[in-house]
Amino acid sequence: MNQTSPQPSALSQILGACPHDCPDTCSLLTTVQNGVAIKVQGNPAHPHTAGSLCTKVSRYTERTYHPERILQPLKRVGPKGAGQFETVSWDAALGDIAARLSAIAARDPQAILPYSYAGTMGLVQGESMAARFFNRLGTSHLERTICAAAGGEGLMQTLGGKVGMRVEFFAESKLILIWGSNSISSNLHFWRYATQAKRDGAKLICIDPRQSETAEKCHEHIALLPGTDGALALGLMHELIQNDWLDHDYLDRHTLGWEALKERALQWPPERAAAICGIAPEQIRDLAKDYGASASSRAPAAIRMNYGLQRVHGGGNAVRLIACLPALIGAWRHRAGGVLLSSSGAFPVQRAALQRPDLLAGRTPRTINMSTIGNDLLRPASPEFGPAIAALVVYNSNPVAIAPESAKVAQGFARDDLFTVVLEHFQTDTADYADYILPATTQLEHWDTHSAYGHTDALLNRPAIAPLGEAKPNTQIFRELAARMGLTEPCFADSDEALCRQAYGEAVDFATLLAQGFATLPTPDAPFVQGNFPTPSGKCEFFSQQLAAQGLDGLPDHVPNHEVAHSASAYPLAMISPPARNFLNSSFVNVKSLQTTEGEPLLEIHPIDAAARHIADDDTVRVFNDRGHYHCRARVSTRARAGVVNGLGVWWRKLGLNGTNVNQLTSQNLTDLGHGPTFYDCLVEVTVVPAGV
Ligand SMILES: Nc1nc2c(c(=O)[nH]1)N[C@H]1C(S)=C(S)[C@@H](COP(=O)(O)OP(=O)(O)OC[C@H]3O[C@@H](n4cnc5c(=O)[nH]c(N)nc54)[C@H](O)[C@@H]3O)O[C@H]1N2
Ligand SMILES: Nc1nc2c(c(=O)[nH]1)N[C@H]1C(S)=C(S)[C@@H](COP(=O)(O)OP(=O)(O)OC[C@H]3O[C@@H](n4cnc5c(=O)[nH]c(N)nc54)[C@H](O)[C@@H]3O)O[C@H]1N2
Ligand SMILES: [Mo]
Repeated sequence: MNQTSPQPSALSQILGACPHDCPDTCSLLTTVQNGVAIKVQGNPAHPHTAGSLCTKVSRYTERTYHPERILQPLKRVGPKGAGQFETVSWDAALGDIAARLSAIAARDPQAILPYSYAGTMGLVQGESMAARFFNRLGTSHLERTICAAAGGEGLMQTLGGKVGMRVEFFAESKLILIWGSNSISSNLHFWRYATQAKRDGAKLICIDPRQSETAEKCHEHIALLPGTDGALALGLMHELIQNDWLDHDYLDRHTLGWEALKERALQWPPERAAAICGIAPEQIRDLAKDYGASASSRAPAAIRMNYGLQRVHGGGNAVRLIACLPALIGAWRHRAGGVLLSSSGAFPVQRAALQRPDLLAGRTPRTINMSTIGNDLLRPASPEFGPAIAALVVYNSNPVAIAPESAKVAQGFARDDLFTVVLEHFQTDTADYADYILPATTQLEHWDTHSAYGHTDALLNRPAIAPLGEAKPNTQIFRELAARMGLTEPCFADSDEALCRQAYGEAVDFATLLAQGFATLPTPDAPFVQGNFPTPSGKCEFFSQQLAAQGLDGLPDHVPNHEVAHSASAYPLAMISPPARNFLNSSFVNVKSLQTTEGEPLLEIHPIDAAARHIADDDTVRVFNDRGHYHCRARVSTRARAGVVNGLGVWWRKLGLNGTNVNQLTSQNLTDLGHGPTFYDCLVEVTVVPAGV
């Protein structure tokens, strides 16, 4: 295997890492011939990747060499949002951008807002040079809540961090609850371990309003209403207590607040929980039997939670309740028992070295929540808000498509007095509103270091090919902007390779990363067998003193959705908008082979709900509420449960039948914990659009 830098005329294989926002963070092997990447494969030597990739990333060369890649800086020539641009030189673009940002910064740097998320999960192309640049200027700080804030906070308050089971041990579990996760679509390499367990006799139960590809392959499917997972967990606890399917020794030694939690759970007989969840009480009793059986038999019971269940008002509390469950039955005693939502807390990332918060020099800029960007872009200056947002620098994200209540987001981006710079691969919905689009490199063209949230291996990504056209890595764009704006600190000169080394410092052996592309962290097999939770008390905290001190409920509870349908609702259907299998949020939507597989924007609707509205399969439908309307194709299917429609996301707006996508309907309401978005807490109505309209 050739491990030196790309050699134009040789055939070589370069080790890399998948940059996408997915728990699996695969190790990649890219074959390069004459300087051209001809194939991207899963690295067979990496145990979690095991030589296989998802459909999307196995098409990574199609994305990289896409005819619509932006390969030169572009300057807007038409109205905002019209997507009309002309090419300009880097010199002209950076000169103008530096001048505009400098002028705004001279008035108040907080009027500048960086907006980014996980277009790449790389620690270097994510928040290294960019964070240094914005810290040094003292711009507004972005609260990165769009994905995992509620669940992350729920986990933190209960287990003490984003920690849990090691994913490989799911292969040894005897019962696996797949809770709020379409693993086959969004966590494929976990599914491999679950399948192995299934072959060895494990029972798999899927808890999801949608009959997903994963639900179909599990032994049982509990199709609860969206946002009712907290009630289900309480009903389950009720049964565990009533039947004494508990590990009293574990509860005594390693948990905090058991008596109080018990008292609360006893108020949740299965009938009460089932009525809220929209399921039969028997389903809760059966679930408790399965889960409780492992308390006495010591057969390991594992829960794979995913972020799907926390995009509702009570998402934080639901995650707290579910994270309590393994302690009730002592599941943590076995390495194949417990729960996994995210493993990212295991990584010794040297954030201060990468992001240099010291460059703030004592300033504490205001914070803007990325999930309410629609409202915040439209907010005028005021004493409590501070200056109106005058400039946006967007990278690694497509907010016009992915942020909730997109009519407001688009209206904000359309402001003529807003200066917007977008670093991108493609002319996304967001890029359409830019004053400047700057061409960024893809993962095949730059260095990076990665952590993961679904396993515990650190990874390194080497560039496989030279940057296409005039594209530059995000880091280089911020380096050059810093120089143009007279920021002279030596940290702005650090190379990408140096940043890759700084990402873990001495904590992960860089030579190992260079040699094999990944390095397994030394995490314990069964992390909480002796308690030792990273909480303030060292115990699994059923009761959180930290939350109580904030005036919140110290105990977890079921928190109902913001939007709950009742008999007189104008919008009687709950809509969830989980990912379409062949897209990654709004990435890959423009890759032709994947777009063809997905077809077009779809709404799955149950036959009963469809019949009541005279909707037939393939009809064009109007999905609407007070926030807007979205036209798409109806798929009459039992993948949707009665009362719930599934608007598979997240398409680019401009590819939608009426120029919108599912986020036209979602709200900017926030979660109970963590200030997260509530994409799956959304009521709508659906009607047929008559042909020809
Ligand atoms: N192919 C593909 N893979 C992806 C992504 C993608 O867009 N496409 N997205 C990536 C990202 S950003 C993330 S954060 C991760 C995790 O991303 P998640 O969004 O967690 O992805 P899924 O695993 O598809 O889980 C969503 C599942 O939760 C279900 N769900 C919706 N509401 C509820 C609810 O109230 N309760 C319960 N129990 N279930 C509910 C949905 O029907 C769906 O099947 O996956 C990543 N992987
Ligand atoms: N309705 C609804 N909305 C959702 C969700 C949902 O389930 N339903 N899921 C939510 C979740 S979980 C998440 S995480 C967010 C995701 O939202 P985003 O993080 O915005 O993810 P993407 O839509 O994939 O957009 C990422 C963009 O980054 C660009 N990019 C990739 N690599 C690079 C790079 O190296 N440099 C630069 N400059 N750009 C790069 C890609 O081309 C892409 O356009 O969406 C959220 N929105
Ligand atoms: Mo996400």
